[in-house]
Amino acid sequence: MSVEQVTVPDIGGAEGAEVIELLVAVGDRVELDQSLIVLESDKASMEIPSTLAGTVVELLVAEGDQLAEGAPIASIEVSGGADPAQADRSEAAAEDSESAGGGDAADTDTGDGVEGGAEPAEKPAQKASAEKAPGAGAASSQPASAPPVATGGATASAAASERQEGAEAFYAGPAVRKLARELGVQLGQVEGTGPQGRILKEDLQQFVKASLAAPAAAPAGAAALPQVPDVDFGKFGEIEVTERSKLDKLTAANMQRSWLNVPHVTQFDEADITDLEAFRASLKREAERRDTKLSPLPFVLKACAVALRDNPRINSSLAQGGDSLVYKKYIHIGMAVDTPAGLVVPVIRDVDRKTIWELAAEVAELAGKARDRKLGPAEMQGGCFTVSSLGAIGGNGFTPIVNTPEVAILGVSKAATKPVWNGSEFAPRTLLPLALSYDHRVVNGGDGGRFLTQLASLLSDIRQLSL
Ligand code: CAO
Repeated sequence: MSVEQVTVPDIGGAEGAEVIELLVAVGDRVELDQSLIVLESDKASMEIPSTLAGTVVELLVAEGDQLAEGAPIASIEVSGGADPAQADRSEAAAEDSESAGGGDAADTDTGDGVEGGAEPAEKPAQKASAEKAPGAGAASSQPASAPPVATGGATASAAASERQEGAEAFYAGPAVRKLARELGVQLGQVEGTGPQGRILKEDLQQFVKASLAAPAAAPAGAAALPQVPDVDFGKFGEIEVTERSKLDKLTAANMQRSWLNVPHVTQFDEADITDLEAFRASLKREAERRDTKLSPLPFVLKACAVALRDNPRINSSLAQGGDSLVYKKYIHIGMAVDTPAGLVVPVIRDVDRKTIWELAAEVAELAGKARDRKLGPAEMQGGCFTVSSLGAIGGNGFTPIVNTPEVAILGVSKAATKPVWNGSEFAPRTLLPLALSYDHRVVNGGDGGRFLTQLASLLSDIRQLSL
């Protein structure tokens, strides 16, 4: 058992390199080549490996000390002194490091089990500042010890030094490098606030925080979404600012997601609902008896169910990132409801199996629940298609936004009586404006056109609904 000193190896002529990190403490067991300290010169930072295996009995340096070649670092109690076999291994490791271009600091394994070995720390596009690694000659000049492992822009081999041309060093200790690897952060993106721009743990944390808060980056090749600047409207007149409801904000996010992801096409048509309206008027008393209201909507829902059954593509959804299409054998239709808190879309299940009266009752029930904010999550899930009816409000057309992952939505506007040419004369007919928006990744113009034409035809002659 003897106590021996580990000294600073040839560090490439650096006059005074500062101790910026102690990687071991008194009492620690260290292995051969395990990094003891991190030195930082004006070129790069480098880990200094131990030339001995044993127990640290004294640390002869402190953070901030300036060291040159030969300066003692630590006293280590070794059993039987340095093992020549270990020295051979160390030499071989040094050679490996050179021949493997092992040079690539990212792959450099200090072999000591200490995580946080060097990693690529290059900013390729930036100005050259990392010269040949200070430790580059160390492996050959001191074959019995592993070379210092550069942790900055410099590396332990000449090959790596060449690759590093044009690179800039990033100063960061092994703990920070380890954390950066774990978080998947490239040190080149992080601004160091430590001495000489050294990247501290706090800098990494700050970087991650800022990245999470920032809007998602545009994929390569795509334009980033331009942000709409905030305007101080108070400069132009009196204003009142209110918090938006959660529902409002959620709807806004869903709308934007759909608008940005779905290539929309909208097709328009008018259904002649003169006969439907006559039939509906004839049912007024029956509706009162059933204590319900019969608007055109249940007929529209029923007609949609038939058209969805006959046009299965409109009743599908994209899956697996667009590689497959899911055809649904059920027909659940969402119904947009305008409430004081915002827009909600309860879903009426199995529309194809329900009668007009059942649908009328369910429209009233779900609309009431929506306005009273009593809808459960299950009542808003599973829709295959959506109907947005603004008929009671007005307007003769609008382009609804697809309620993803559905692939189509029907916008219904206010019916109006108009003169229609019947071949021999103009006759007053009640026309219901329809707009079908669809996801053009799934639905072609032909699919959309067939669906909308069938829908208009079903509403024009509701006898077909019973077929
Ligand atoms: N044309 C003419 N009149 C219509 C009509 C149409 N397309 N649709 C409904 N009407 C009439 C009804 O017949 C009723 O009149 P009567 O009482 O004289 O019969 C009146 O308008 C009111 O109807 P309603 O709104 O109570 O019932 P509804 O079944 O048509 O609609 C509901 C129910 C819940 C869909 C609706 O109230 C609603 O909230 N619509 C808004 C949907 C929306 O906001 N869409 C936009 C989403 S994107 O921002």
